Amino acid sequence: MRFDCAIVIGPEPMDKDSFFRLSELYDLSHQVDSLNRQVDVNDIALENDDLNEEEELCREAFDTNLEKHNFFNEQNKYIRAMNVKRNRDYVYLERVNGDMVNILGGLELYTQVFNAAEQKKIIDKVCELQEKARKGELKRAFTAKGKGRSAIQFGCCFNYRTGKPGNPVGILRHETVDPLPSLFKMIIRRMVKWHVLPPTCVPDCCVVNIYDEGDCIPPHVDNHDFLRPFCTVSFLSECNILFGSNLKVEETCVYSGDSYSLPLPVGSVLVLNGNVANVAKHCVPEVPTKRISITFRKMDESKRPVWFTPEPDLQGIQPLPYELNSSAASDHVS
Ligand SMILES: O=C(O)CCC(=O)C(=O)O
Repeated sequence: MRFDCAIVIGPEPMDKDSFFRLSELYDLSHQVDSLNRQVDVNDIALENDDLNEEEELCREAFDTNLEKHNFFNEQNKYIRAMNVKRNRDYVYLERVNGDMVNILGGLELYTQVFNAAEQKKIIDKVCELQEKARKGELKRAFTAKGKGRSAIQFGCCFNYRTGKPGNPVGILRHETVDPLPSLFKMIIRRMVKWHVLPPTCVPDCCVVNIYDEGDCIPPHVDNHDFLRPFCTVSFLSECNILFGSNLKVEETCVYSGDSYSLPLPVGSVLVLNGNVANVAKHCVPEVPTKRISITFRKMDESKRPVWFTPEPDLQGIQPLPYELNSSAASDHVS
């Protein structure tokens, strides 16, 4: 690594709680990029070990630069958070019980929440979990028959269908399941800190959906054992999700009824609240190619498994203090 004693010094470090203006951050982003190119944290560690006494003079400047690097990393985080694209105000009118209703009320799509490197890390983790599931090392993993998807549940065990008596649809309060992997808790923290999910509804469980080519998920409204909003993060490939109050299954993976189709880019987070979570059904028709999604939800307190204890590192998460830029949102009218 090149160690440059003359790295340009930026402004004084700001208080963590300061509010940042987007324009200031755009200016900083170039400095962040160039600094990131020059100084890599891992390189710094190596370089630090190699320092000998004669280089002591440079150490002070080195420490200053490390401080600046941390400062720019902090700025970088804000820049990325503020650059998330927030699409909301979707409109799709349908007649429901005689009234015209915007069935997309409460729908939000956040794109560029996870970058390519983060997506890869998450996909690798899912592959590792899938392998564990194959070996029978996870408590709650299954593959639906035919063109269904595979699913792995964490944090609670959810029963999709009425089966044997005593196993109603919903959270099975007496079944044990694996806890949320720590990487998934980091995803949750990111979503709350970056204003994607409200701090009042921090997810405590999730289901990983693994779709092979041609797999689908049929029209459904998420069970009310889970609070609103809930969200789904998409990985590996883009597909469309359909919303409609009257969606019906014609045959496996083929659905009928008026619907609004929304593409889900990789690295995006789809948040469902209000009408879109409670009035509209949603489904994913046959996916063109392998896809992974993770649906994160918060359980209704009275429906939690009997053994459940809240995760300490999911408590008290606060959104980063910055103003949401309304121009980043776009309207979708159908
Ligand atoms: O995979 C998706 O995008 C949708 C997942 C979903 O609807 C669910 O997990 O209930």
